[in-house]
Amino acid sequence: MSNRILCNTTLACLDDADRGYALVADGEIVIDGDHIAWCGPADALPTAYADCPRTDLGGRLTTPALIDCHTHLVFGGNRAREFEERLSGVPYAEIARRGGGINATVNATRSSTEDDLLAGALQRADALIAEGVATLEIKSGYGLDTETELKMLRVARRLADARRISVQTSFLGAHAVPPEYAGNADGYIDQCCLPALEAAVAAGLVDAIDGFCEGIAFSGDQIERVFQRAAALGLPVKLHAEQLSDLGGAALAARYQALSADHLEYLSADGIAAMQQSGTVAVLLPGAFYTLRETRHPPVQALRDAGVPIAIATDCNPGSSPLTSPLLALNMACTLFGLTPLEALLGMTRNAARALGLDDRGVIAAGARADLAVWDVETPAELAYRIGYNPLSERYVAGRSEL
Ligand code: DI6
Ligand code: FE
Repeated sequence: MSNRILCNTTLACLDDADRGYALVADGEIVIDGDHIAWCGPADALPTAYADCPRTDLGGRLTTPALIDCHTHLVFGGNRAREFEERLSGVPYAEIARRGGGINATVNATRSSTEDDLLAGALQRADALIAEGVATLEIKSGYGLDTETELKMLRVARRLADARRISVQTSFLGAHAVPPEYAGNADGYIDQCCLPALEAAVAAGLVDAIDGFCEGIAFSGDQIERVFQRAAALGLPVKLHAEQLSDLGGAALAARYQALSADHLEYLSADGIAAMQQSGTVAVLLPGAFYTLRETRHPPVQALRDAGVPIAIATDCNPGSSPLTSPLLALNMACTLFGLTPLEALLGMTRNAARALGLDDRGVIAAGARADLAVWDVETPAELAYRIGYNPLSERYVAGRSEL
């Protein structure tokens, strides 16, 4: 029999909303191929598994591997110069209006080769992997033409071949209006974004469809045209909504049964009610809040009261969140947004899986994928508590140990 047992570990199973971390002291996990066959306390191990080979985890803590459910990991260049500008007082939206911001990265991405984009993305992916990430979402959106959007998405797919990591792609053609369509956002959506989407889907490069609903990007009507096409293609949607202002993006996303609405600092009570109805996950992105020195907080208590699941992600991107540390994202979610360490960890495991429409991971439970992170800590709260410290000891991806 090919089963193996991980033993001498505390489990934080995170599989039951009513049991918090769902801790199991002196726990054991039986791995069968790529999934978990059994988990629980050592003294309850079914006798059928008694003779399986064992790996002693030295009393460490085992959690589901982390899931970074919102990143823009593939891009050319960097925007350190804009960081300096913002520090001297120029607002993010103003830089975007001058042709910098997202469009600066569009220029750099268009002029990068696929191999150069992959090399840059691998460096960032390796930083996430080193902190326990085993599933990663990557958006397009720095191409804004068919050729470059497809190039970005191919790089995202190649990343999953180059490393032991699952990659979910989101087509984000509706991210910004490129210079050749300046002043003609409608023309961009109809003549460029939608055809690029069709081409990317035909090439098998798209798992979900995203957009940026904002004054500096696209209106609700424009986003809705993209969502209608997504529905026709049978693909799930998500949306950057209510990041800088309230355009009702979350409610629009909810009308299309969005997997998630992301950012949400300016989310209204109506938006929360709509998300509650549709079961849309609220993805909070403390790295962008921090980098942009935003002062408006996402309505965490109201989301809790409504029972809207909360996920946390790095939003790794060259402008508003040059963050490649999921552990720092956990810490920021607590310190900046007032999440508990349990809520933050759920936000990068179980609820992050849900934000990607994946129901086979994000928990430690029989039948789940054996994507696990083993940490040199005593309690799970330490993962969010420490700053700039990485206690990862081992990462299991589909049942195989590999850092
Ligand atoms: N919101 C964000 O925070 C990123 N995209 C978006 O729609 C920022 C992208 C960038 O500034 O490059
Ligand atoms: Fe983003």
